[in-house]
Amino acid sequence: MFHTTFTDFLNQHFEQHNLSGSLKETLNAIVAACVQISAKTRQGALSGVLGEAGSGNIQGEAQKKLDVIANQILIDALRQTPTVAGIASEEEDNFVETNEHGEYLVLFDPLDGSSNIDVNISVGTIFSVLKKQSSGSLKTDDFLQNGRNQLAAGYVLYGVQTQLVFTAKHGVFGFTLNDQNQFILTKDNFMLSETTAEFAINMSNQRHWESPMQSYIAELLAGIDGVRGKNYNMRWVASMVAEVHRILTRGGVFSYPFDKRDPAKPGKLRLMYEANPMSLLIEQAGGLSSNAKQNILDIQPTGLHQRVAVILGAKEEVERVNQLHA
Ligand code: AHM
Ligand code: MG
Repeated sequence: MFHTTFTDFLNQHFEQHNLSGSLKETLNAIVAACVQISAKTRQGALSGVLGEAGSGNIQGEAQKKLDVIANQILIDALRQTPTVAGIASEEEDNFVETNEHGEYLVLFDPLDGSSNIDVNISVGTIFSVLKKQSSGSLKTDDFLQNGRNQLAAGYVLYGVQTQLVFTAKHGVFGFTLNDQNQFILTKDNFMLSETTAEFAINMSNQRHWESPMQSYIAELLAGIDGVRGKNYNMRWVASMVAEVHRILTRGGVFSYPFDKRDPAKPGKLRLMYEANPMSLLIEQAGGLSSNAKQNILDIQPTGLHQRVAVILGAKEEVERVNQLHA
């Protein structure tokens, strides 16, 4: 029943929407690297990839061995892809220039949710593609484009199944990795309901939230007895890829809000590697994303590793959060 490979799908989709062949080449390279990462995550302890790498990234977070391995797989693959001018990674201090004549910039979180690796819970790779706007040698500024400039974005979820979800701004499509290491089209166009009765947030941070967020979650917890007039269910995987995948599949709203723990960090998640690509997918599927005040895709980035508050998913919920913060 399912037989269309990712490569065949891209050929047809890119022709239908008149998209560039070099963007297609770039996406094929990213996805091929993710197939290698999937193989590593599947082996776990058997290939010695679990545990700490003994290093830290620029954000002061301890790196897992698989964070480092996944990062290197992507960088090596994209260095060999002539269409890619440079990459920026959550695990690299600075961008890496890859090909002098490349047209595209690829941004990624090589293994998001990596605190889940050692306990065998879903993790994922998140990626985003921008066009290099200026000529000459690459600068950080070349990467600092707002989310609307993304040409394509997606993730690969290493879960019960390995799944790829991707958009080139003409819908959101899902693929499942078969036993021959091919991604096969299994979901033609995700569409997100505007309403939901399921939310995702790390409740242990509640005391650090600002009051509008306190009010919002209180409304949901009040259920049928409160102003929202219905009961809500809650989920928290602590893997954004798994969370966004659940929302695309059965609806919901996800939030990692601003909190007062560290005034230097306006949120935990990163704009360029997590918030922007996920926001593009959610918007393409008919949902909405916000930092509680502004659409995430309209934020003008100021730094590669910038953090941002994130609320995304069902339109009605994201609009309610915005309203409470107005
Ligand atoms: P990471 O990029 O270091 O893995 O952190 C991002 C992850 C997200 O996938 C997830 O939504 C969040 O961190 C979970 O954070 P917490 O452990 O604070 O609940
Ligand atoms: Mg991450």
